[in-house]
Amino acid sequence: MRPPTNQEIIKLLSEMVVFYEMDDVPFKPQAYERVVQAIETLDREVADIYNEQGVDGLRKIPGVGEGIAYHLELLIKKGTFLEYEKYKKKIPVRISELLAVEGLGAKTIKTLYQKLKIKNLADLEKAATAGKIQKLPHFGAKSEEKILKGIEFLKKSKGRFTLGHLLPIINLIENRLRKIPGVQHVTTAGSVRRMQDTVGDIDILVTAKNSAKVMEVFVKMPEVEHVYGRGLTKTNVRLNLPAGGGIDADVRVVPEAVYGAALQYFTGSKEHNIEVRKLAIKKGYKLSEYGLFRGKKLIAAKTEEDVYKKLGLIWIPPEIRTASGEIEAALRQAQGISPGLPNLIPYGSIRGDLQIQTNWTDGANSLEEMVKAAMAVGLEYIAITDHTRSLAMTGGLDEKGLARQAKEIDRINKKLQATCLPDRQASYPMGRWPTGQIGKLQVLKSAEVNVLKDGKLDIADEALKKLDLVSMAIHSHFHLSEKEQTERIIRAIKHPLVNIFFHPTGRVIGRRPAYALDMAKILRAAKEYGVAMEINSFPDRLDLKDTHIRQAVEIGVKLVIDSDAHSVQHFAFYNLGIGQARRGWATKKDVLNTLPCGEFLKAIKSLKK
Ligand code: DGT
Ligand code: CA
Ligand code: CA
Ligand code: ZN
Repeated sequence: MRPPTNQEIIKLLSEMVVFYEMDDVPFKPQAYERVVQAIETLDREVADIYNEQGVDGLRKIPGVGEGIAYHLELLIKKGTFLEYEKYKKKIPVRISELLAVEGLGAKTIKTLYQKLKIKNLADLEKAATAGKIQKLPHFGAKSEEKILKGIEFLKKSKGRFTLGHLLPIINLIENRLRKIPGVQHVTTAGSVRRMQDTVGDIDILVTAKNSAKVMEVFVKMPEVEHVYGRGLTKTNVRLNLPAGGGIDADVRVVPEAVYGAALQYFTGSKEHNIEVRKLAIKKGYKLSEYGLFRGKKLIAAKTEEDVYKKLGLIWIPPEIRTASGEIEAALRQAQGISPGLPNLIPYGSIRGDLQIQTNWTDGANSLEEMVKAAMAVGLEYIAITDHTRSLAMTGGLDEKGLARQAKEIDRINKKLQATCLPDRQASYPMGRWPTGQIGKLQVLKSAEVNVLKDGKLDIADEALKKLDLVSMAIHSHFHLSEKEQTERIIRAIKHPLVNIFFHPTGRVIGRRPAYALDMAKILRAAKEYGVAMEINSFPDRLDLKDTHIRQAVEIGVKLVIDSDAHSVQHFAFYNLGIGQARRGWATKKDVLNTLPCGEFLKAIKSLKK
């Protein structure tokens, strides 16, 4: 048996929280909740910790006492533990299914079961549709409506997976296939190659002389749960992954000679392909995954560039193959007419990160640990943006807290001898720090200032003036009407000290839709009042989304790409944010934190004038 992943352990322990709550066991729900939170921010697999250090290692995880350590040990060795099995028999409720609905927690699930016998998603939907939930004490029409919206949202996102959660496993699979003798190219095509925020399945394209060997390795991978079909050119399987159940993956093996045509076809999007094929027909060609043909004569197949070129286009980056003007732009560019394709922001071009949380609020690591991790990935400057006062559950900082943190930042900057001069780092490319000079990082004073319901900020201007940068974010009152929400946000944007709007739509992929807002209006206000919009690189945020980025770029609103790191492992996500920016046609010029520190500060401040 494969040991459970952290995600699987979290799922099971979260169920225990609800079981204990439903069984009226005191203290245990909170204790298990703490452990869940600790494992969520862990940078290692719990199973690996156990294999190396045994129960002692487990006890080092915050919140894990003797009892939970014992359960964890059984969970790792046997995939379950007695207490869990006992409750599963005793309480016939599909907890995970209900927990997935936004707004449902241990206490609500308990009430819904006790009062309405709701055991699963179907029961929940039936009760909500029949108006039974609003009659319960502490519920009301609003919460019933919210539950219905949650269910609808869940249904829509079902069967799609968050790209950022899949990239590590895709990498692993690609590397396994690359090691097979005779294999030339291994590329994941489809929505993965287009860097779409969510993907339906994994489409792997391989060129190799001997496809039988490729298929054999592929179906024998430990993650394969079911083989739908196995052939010499195509094999289709279902993988069992921790990131939320099973995802389909297929491998196609083609000869090297047609790699480009196959890649072009299987990258999609389908809409892009349809337009490209129409263009081929107009020119008297036929285009398929086997190549571009005139009659029976092969015109192009070996490389994608060649296929596009023979159609009178230039090569189009996968991220913008969405049939929304890219073909016309490529056509113009090939003919020397502008505007052509945008010069998309290259991967690896982020120099500074403007959203980082520490254990001063809800981050997992200390300020100094975050600074060191930022240096290790080659960043040149970071802004510390802990939450502010009104976000009490994170221990948000008030004016005094910010002043105390400023002293700590001064201390660290002094220790690092950091200065923020224009071009100071221009000679150090991303990720390649000259050895011995790792202490060259500027820490900027900032905050993720919470916007109140009326659009005011929760920190006094005097305190905001002392920061290097002020960023605003929405963390409450998600359910205002579109008009109210838009007005509230614009009121905050108009604040003369605000520089950046963090994760502007508030969506969390697969969990929470964006709140209602008029993005076009907000972007116009951002432009007018000199506020940059964030592209948050966190895998399940990716907020702004692609279509909004394109709107922003069109009207000249500046962008920043941040990690929103809450722990030292979260510095790994910039390329997701960049992929998203590319999907929105953003160039390096549109993204301010591609600039060196001094120039960045100058540029972002000059927006306010
Ligand atoms: P997904 O999997 O839903 O995230 O999206 P894709 O784009 O990866 O779609 P998928 O896996 O169904 O197919 C992969 C690519 O194969 C798709 O992007 C374009 C190509 N393709 C699939 N079906 C068709 C089709 O009916 N017509 C054309 N022209 N291309 C297709
Ligand atoms: Ca796909
Ligand atoms: Ca597919
Ligand atoms: Zn936070």
